[in-house]
This record gives sequence, C-alpha cells and structure tokens, in this order.
Amino acid sequence: MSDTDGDIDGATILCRSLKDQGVKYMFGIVGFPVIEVGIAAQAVGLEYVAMRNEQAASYAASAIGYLTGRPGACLVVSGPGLVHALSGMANAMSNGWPMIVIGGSSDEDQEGMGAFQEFPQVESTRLFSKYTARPSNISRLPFYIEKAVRSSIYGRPGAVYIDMAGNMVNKKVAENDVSFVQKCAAAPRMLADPDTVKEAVSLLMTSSRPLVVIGKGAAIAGAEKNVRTFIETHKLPFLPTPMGKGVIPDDHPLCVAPARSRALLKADVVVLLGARLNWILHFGIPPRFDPNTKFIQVDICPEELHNNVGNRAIGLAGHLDCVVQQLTEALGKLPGCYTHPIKSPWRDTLQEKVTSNVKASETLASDLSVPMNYYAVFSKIRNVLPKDCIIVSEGANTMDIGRTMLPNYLPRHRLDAGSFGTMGVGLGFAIAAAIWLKDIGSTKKVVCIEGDSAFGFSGMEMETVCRYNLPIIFIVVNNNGISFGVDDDFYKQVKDMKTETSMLPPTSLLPSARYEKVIEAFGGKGYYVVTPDALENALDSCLNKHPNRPSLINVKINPTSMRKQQDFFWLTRSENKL
Ligand SMILES: Cc1ncc(C[n+]2csc(CCOP(=O)(O)OP(=O)(O)O)c2C)c(N)n1
Ligand SMILES: *[C@@H]1O[C@H](CO)[C@@H](O)[C@H](O)[C@H]1NC(C)=O
Ligand SMILES: [Mg+2]
Repeated sequence: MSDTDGDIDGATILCRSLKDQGVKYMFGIVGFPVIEVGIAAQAVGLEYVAMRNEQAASYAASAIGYLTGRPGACLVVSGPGLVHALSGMANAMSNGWPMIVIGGSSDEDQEGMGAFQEFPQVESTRLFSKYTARPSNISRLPFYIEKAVRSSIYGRPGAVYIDMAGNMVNKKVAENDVSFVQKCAAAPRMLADPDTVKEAVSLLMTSSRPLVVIGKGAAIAGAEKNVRTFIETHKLPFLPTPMGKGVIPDDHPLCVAPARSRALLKADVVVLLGARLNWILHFGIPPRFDPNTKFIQVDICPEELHNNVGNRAIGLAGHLDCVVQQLTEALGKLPGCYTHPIKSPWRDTLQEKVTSNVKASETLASDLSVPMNYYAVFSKIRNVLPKDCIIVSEGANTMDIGRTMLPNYLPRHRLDAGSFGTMGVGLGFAIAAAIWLKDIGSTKKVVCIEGDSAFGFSGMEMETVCRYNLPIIFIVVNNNGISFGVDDDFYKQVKDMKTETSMLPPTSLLPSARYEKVIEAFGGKGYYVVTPDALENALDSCLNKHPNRPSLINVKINPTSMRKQQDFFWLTRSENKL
C-alpha cells in the first residue's frame, strides 16, 4: 500500500487522538509542515486559536491546562517555532501546569541532511517536559497522545512534547489499522502515609503559633472545599502564595496575608498546602523564618519534600484534596479536637500587623495627585473590579502591588508571572481565559493588568484578541520602564544631545508611550488616562458602556513611583528581583 492509499491521514489521527483524550483547545502558528494539522484540528472539533508568536501560544496552552485541568495543545512549526514554544514549556514545568506541544519536524528521510528548519527537537524538549516522543508509525499516534496527555496531568502536572515528522502529516493508512485509545482516567488521588499524618497532627497540636500557607498546588488540586474545612474547623491563620490566592477568599477573617512577613518569621509550625519552599517562600530559612520553625509539607511530588529544610519538615506525599481531609480527620479524632483560639497572643500580633499594613497602603492610595502612584491606580481598579473576574497580571511593581491591592475571591482566578517569573505571559493567559469563558458561556470578565515593559513582550497578540472579539480589559500601568523610568523632560534632553544609548538608564522605555493605540489599530477601544477621574471614567466605560469590546486603558503614572517597603515581601537580599 502506498502512502496515499489509506482513508485517514496522520494529521487527522493526531487531532482525533487529542480530542479523544479530552483536549479541547489548540493554540498555535501554522506553516510547513503543520498547516494540515491546524485544519484537521478544526475538522475534528477542536477550537483552534491562531496566535502571533509561539511564546504566547505556549503560555495560552498552559493556562488552559491550569483553568480546565486538561492540557491545551500548542501547535508549532519545526526549528524556530519549537524554540519559541520552549518558553511556555519551561514556564509550565515551573508552575506545574499541563500542556501538550505538537511540533512539526523535518521528514524522516531527510534527517541529518540539513533539512529545512531541521533541529534536534526531541532532545531540546527533554529539559522542558515530563515526556517527549517522536512517533514513527502513524497508526500508533493514539498510543503516544494518550501517554503524553496522561503524563501531563498525573503526578505534578507539566509540559509534554510530541514530534510529528513532516512526511507523517499527510501520510494515509486504513482507518481499521489505527487503534484509537480511550480517554485516560482522571489522575490518581493518593493518600499520605497514615502514620506520618499522625506525626503531623501531633506536631500541630504542640503549636502555639501555627500558620497555613496555601499554594497553587491547592488550586491545581481543586481542593478549595476541603482546605476551607481544614482551616475553619481548626481556626488556623493562613496566607496564600501569589497564585494560591482565592482558594479561600482574601477577605476571609483567618487570612493574614497583609501580615505576611511577620507571620512567616514568627510561626512555629507552618503547614504547606501545595506550596514549595522555593524563592517565593524564602526557602523556609533565616532570615525570613526562625531557624527552629517546623514544617508540615503536603505535596503531590515526593521529591519536593524536605527541600531546603531537611528534618525540620514532616513530609506528606499525596493528592492535596485527600491529604487535607486526612489531616482534618486525624485532628478531629484527637482529644479535644485541636482548634487554635481566635483570641490568642499569636492572633493578636498578626492582626495588629494586618491593620497597620493595610493602613499604610490605604494612605498611599489616598494620595490622588498627578502623576498618579501605583496604590492610587489600584484602589480605583479595586473599587470597580467584579468579584468573580479572572485577574491576569505581570510586571514588577505592577504585579507585586496589584497582588496586595486586588483581592481574589475564587480559586484559579489569578494568573501571573508565576514561579518562573516570566514576563510576556499576560496576553496569552488572558486570551486563553477569555476563549475558555466564551466557550462555556460564562459572562465573567478577564482583566489583564500589565506593566508597560511586560506588555511589550507579547503586545502584538492584541491583534489576536481583536480578531477573536475577546472582551478582555487590558490595563497598562505605564511608568516608562522596567520598575522605573525617566520623565518626558529628561528624555527630551537626552534626545536633543543624541546620547540615548549612553544616558538612558537600562530600565527606561519611551516616556508617555501610547500603548492604547495598539488596540485601536485592530478595532479595539483605547483609553489614555493621566488623572484618577479619567481612570474611573475609563473603567466605567469598559465595564458598563462597552462590555463586549476588547479594550485597553493606558494609565500614565509617576515614572519613579515605588512600592512601600512591606511589599518587597519576597526579598531576602536587599535588591529588587526585576
Ligand atoms: C522573559 C523575561 N525577561 C526579563 C525579565 C526581567 N524583568 C522582570 S520584571 C520586568 C518588567 C518590569 O517592568 P514593568 O512590566 O513595566 O512593571 P513595573 O515594575 O514597571 O510596574 C522585567 C523585564 C523577566 N522576568 N522575564
Ligand atoms: C504500525 O503500527 C500498526 C499498529 O500497531 C502495525 O500493525 C504495523 O505493522 C506498524 N507498521 C510498521 C511499519 O511498523
Ligand atoms: Mg513599567
């Protein structure tokens, strides 16, 4: 039988297999040799979203994985297309988000000859994925796709890669020779070792200064209900990591997030629910933690346990939703059912800090002078933000201040630069969220708040946003640079002297750049605002007058506006991690 004799081609088998495995969305950029894959995706009923750069496409695919629990697919061409998508794979691995990248590659009979865009794709993806394969027989594609999708969601979720040789895309076989594979079962829900659970609750019983840290592992596990029961039953003060926000609403009376530094430093037992002891939690060591702090670590990934803190941790490996139930149950069985008293010196000292830190932010926010500061901008946004909106955010000050100023009330409703600190994720994340909400018929809003530098990394995805009519509200907090910039006057002097490259600080970007004109170029609605009143009006217009239109508010702020000291929260060294 020749390659063209069969009744089903490689592209169709590939896409049907993805669909069979519960993949619904494909983000990508087509070209040789994957145009037919994009076409086949739509033919079998996948939603296909054509993006402008594979970086953004790969970020979008991983965000869909986080939001829905099934990986999004990212379709890329060989060589440079795949190299761009490595960004999203690395980010997904760092965040623990599932995604599947499909890379077209050179024909099998040209391997090693210097084929068009030839690149060692399988080897290059290995560092960036949990599983990678180059199938050599299209009849067996369903086998590889099932294995890839399963690997992306079992254990700690992450990226997977399938390499599709160009000649296999159009090659045909008899449909009877293809063994399609059933949708893989939901990820296993492992319990932690019961003896270690007992040890953990005994330790918690001895604590007079307990603290629960809710990580995005809790969000990924869908553990919001049982985490809440655990915390409320035992009256445990908690704080979320950046994307753990919303697993329990930020306005919960037991939330001590504004007292983060004090809570971490003074706690005697810290319960980590799907939160790693990496840089975001200062590794669990001094000076940000007491050297005698004990940890109860709950993680899906056994290799994570005891990282950086050795025997000061009791490690519970298992599915977070199950292990939290085990903890609640074991505590309930103990005599007296441990609850941390609402009135205690520990709660008092935390509450005192919560009050003073909130007051400090509000003082800054009440300064409505022009040019505006970050806090004033965020308080205006906070006043009108729908409670159930999905917040996407990136930048340095913009992201960090936004995180403290904008509350989350629902799990998996905040997507940001994440564990990997990647700039440029915002537009892809916002597009993925908006595509998903549209698809499920939800009228929830996506609000994407970007620093001006962050916006620039994927700014041309604005065309994608407008092409698909996604009613996202973009807010660019524009301080003329990376954390800070120069003002118009200084810039003009430098320009007149033609000393741009020697005198403009490396952080600076064009002062008063008109980013709102980018969205206008594609038919969206742009606003340029300088005063608090104009910002209020623009927000009202986006939310209430033009709710179905993509819009972008470019907010000019003071180029030297800074965050208050407490918001440098993650730093153990004195300098800012840009
Ligand atoms: C891919 C990537 N490149 C560079 C950086 C370094 N970096 C961290 S934050 C940031 C931009 C911060 O500026 P902006 O987005 O304007 O936010 P601002 O702090 O000014 O509010 C950069 C370039 C990064 N984190 N990721
Ligand atoms: C391809 O896989 C099919 C199904 O497993 C098998 O029947 C066939 O022999 C394989 N072809 C080659 C060339 O290995
Ligand atoms: Mg900036």
